[in-house]
Amino acid sequence: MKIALIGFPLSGRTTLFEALSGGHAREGVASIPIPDPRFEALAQQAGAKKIVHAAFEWRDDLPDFNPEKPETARQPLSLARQSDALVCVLRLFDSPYAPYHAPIDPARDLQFWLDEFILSDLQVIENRLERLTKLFQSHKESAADRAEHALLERMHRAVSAGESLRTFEIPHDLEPRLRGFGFLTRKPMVVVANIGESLLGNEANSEPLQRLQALCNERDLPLLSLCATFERDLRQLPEAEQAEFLQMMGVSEPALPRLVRAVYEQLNLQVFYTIGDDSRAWLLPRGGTALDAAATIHSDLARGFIRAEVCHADEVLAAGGWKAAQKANKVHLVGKDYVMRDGEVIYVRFNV
Ligand SMILES: Nc1nc2c(ncn2[C@@H]2O[C@H](COP(=O)(O)OP(=O)(O)OP(=O)(O)O)[C@@H](O)[C@H]2O)c(=O)[nH]1
Ligand SMILES: [Mg+2]
Repeated sequence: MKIALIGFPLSGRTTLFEALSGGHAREGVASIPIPDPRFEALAQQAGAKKIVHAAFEWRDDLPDFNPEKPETARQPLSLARQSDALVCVLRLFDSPYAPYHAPIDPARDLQFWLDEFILSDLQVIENRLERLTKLFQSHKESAADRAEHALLERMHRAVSAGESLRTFEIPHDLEPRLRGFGFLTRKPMVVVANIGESLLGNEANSEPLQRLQALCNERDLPLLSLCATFERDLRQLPEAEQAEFLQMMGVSEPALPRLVRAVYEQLNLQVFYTIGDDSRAWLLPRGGTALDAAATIHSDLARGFIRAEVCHADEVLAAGGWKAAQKANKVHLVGKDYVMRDGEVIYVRFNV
């Protein structure tokens, strides 16, 4: 899963990226494990020698642009299409170096992105409609081409009216055809207000932040406020000193786990586990089946799938381990269509 950081120049994307990656990333791309204490307990209980968390690939490699020339945003936007989710960083800290758009107004900046998403999606839809129309003129089209054309025309009307495509129903059979377009108004997005040190613990009093919150509510976008430099400095401290630093700054908890959680929620994901010497956490879309889980682990497991044993992680932990859970009849044998629940441990029986 690829998560792209977007934002105006000097909004604090790279600082946030360094906070997430602990400063160990090169070239703006980092695979960052998703914190999961339950998984760690599970792996420890299983006596794992190797523990692999599920991870997001964070990207801070979109080319810069000039907000005063919106057309220069096209290149970063076309790259953002290739990600699975966006995190939009908005500046709410004072800086003598931030040249764009005084006074500080993160709601206006978010609106800039929302408008650009619409223009950009319209362009993509129009280009595709034009190609399909040409195909129709040469009478070489299939029924699926016709269906796609009709769907794109409906999409065009929705986006032209300023609606996002996030809740737009796309029929199952057309979904693979449209996936490659990476519609920006359909992309899961989390909004981050980078508030600076002076607002830390005082967010409620910020009028620009309230206006941003109102816009996010209206657009049904999750909003998180954090101070990127604070998160970065916190991350660089030895763990023992982090609690003290948090207290000193009047902050109850670090923001990064909340950010990762919010992205995870927006992507509509769930987690499942395989445990043993090699214990791993895996991501699966909600509604995914035992067969989908098997395919996530390895294509052989899906190909030769016979049955799977599943048990929720909490029950494995409470029972004292997988074997104990089996003895206590907590482990269920399921078929390939079984819909996985968030947090289950799976053991796939297969034959290839
Ligand atoms: N005071 C304060 N400064 C910050 C904060 N976040 C970022 N900055 C400063 O703002 C400047 C830009 O931050 P970056 O993280 O480089 O921003 P960016 O969006 O990656 O910017 P470019 O990629 O250079 O366009 C740096 O000087 C940061 O130290 C913050 O939370 N508080
Ligand atoms: Mg940067």
